[in-house]
Amino acid sequence: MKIKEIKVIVCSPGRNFTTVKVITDEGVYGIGDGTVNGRELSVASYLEDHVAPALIGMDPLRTEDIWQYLYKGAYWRRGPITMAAISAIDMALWDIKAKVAGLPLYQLLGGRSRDKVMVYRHASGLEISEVVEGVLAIKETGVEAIRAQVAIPGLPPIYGTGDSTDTAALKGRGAIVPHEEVWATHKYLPLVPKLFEKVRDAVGCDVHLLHDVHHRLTPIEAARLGKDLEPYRLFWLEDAIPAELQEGFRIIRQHTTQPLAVGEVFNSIYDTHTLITEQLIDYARVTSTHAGGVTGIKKIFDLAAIYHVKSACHGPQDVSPIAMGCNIHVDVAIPNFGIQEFASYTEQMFDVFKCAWSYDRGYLQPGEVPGHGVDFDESLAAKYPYKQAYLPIARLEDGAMTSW
Ligand code: EZ4
Ligand code: CO
Repeated sequence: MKIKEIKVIVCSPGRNFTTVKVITDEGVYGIGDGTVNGRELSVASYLEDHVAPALIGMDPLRTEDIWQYLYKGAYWRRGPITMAAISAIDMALWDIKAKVAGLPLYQLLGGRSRDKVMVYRHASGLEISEVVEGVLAIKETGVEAIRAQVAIPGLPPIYGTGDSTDTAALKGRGAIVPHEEVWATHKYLPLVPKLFEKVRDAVGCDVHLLHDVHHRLTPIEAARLGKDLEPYRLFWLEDAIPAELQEGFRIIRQHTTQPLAVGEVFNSIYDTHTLITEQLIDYARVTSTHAGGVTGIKKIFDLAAIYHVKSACHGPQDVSPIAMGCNIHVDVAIPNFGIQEFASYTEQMFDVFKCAWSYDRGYLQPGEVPGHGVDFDESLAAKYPYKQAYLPIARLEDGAMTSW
C-alpha cells in the first residue's frame, strides 16, 4: 500500500478547521485534524508545501516511522504549527491502519479499559446567579462534571464567560485583528471562591466542579486561589499559570492540595515531562490535534500513568470532530483516563464531519466502525470557505500587555 495523494482543506462551518485527507493507491483513505485556532492557514501551507510532497509513495502503515520522519526530519522540532501538521497526518494514518484491520481504532490501542468516557461541560455567565442556573441546567441533563466561569463585574465579559471567544475586530485601516479584552487579577481572585461557594451550595457534592484560569495568574497568585478554593473541593484548577516555565508549578504545589490541570497549548512530551515526573500536576490536557496525534498523546499519557497523572484531553469546538473522535478512542483504551472536555459542535459542523462517536447524558462512546469513525464531506466543506478570526488578546486596565 502506498500514499497516493494528500489533500488539505481549510473550511469554516461556523469555525475554521484545517483538515487533511490521506488517500492510498488501494482506495482506503484516512482523515486528520490540524486546526490551530487563529493560524489555520499556516498549518495548511506547512502540510501542502512541505509534508504532502515528501510522503507521496510511502507506506501509510508505517505510522511511527512517518511520525519520527516528520518530527526529526524537519530539523526544527516541536512548535504548534509543525506539531499540528504531524498530528493531522498521524490521525489519518491511524484511521487508515484501523480501516485496513477492520477494527475501531481503540482496539489497536489495547482495546477497551472502560465502558464509557466521562465528559465535563461548560457553564458560564456575566453574574454568579446566571452561572449557578447554568450549572443546574447542565446537571439536569445527566452531566456529572461541570466547568464554571464568571465575568468580572465592572469589566467587559472576559474570555470563556461571554461571547468574546474567537471574535475579531475590524480596525480602521481595514485589517481584521483580534478583539482586545481587559484583565484585572485583584478583581478576579476574590470572585472565584464566591462563585464556587454558591455553585457548590446549589449542586451538592455529587457533581465534579472545574475552573479554568486560562493562564492568567502568577504562581503565588495561583497558590492563593488554590487555597481559597479548597473548601469547595474542585475536581481541578486548570491552566492556573502560563506553563512555559514548568517550575512555576512547584510553587503552587507547595501551598495547596487543589488538583491541577494543564496542557491544552502543549505540543510535545517535552512540555509536560517535568510536570509529570515531579508530580506537579494531576491532569495532562494535551489533545490529539496539538500534541502529535494519537501517537503523540499516547506517549504522553503512558509516561503520565506511572506518575499518577491522568488524561484530560482538550475538547473545545476548535479541536475538530475528527480529533474528538481520536481522543475518545484513546480515552476508552488507556488505564489512566481522567476526563474528556466536551463542548460539542453545531449541526452545520456535524454535517461536514460525519461522526460514528456519540454523546449521551454525560458520556461519550467511540463507535464501532473501522477507523477512528469520523468522515469528512468535502463538497459540503467547499461551501464554507475560510473566514479570518482570532482568539482575543488580554490587556491590563492601564493598556499594558499582561506580565504573564
Ligand atoms: O482556550 O479552545 O479548556 N478549554 C479552553 C478553550 C481554549 C480554546 C483555545 O482555542 O480553554 O476555550
Ligand atoms: Co482551558
